[in-house]
Amino acid sequence: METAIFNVPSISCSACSSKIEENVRELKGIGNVYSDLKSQQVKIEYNPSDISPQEIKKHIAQMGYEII
Ligand SMILES: [Cu+2]
Repeated sequence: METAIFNVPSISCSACSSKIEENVRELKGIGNVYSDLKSQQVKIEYNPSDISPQEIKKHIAQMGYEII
């Protein structure tokens, strides 16, 4: 497992944060997902042979959250 950290400034409340966590967890090759409302960061463990950070990023963007 590798860890990727994304800055997601549009996380504005705990509902955003849990929505992102739940959705990302459903993807193949994802381990722990931790999203922090205060720092507006999402920390994601992933298996590089299943999924790339680019794909994770795209998935989060499709949910309507921009990543910087
Ligand atoms: Cu919200």
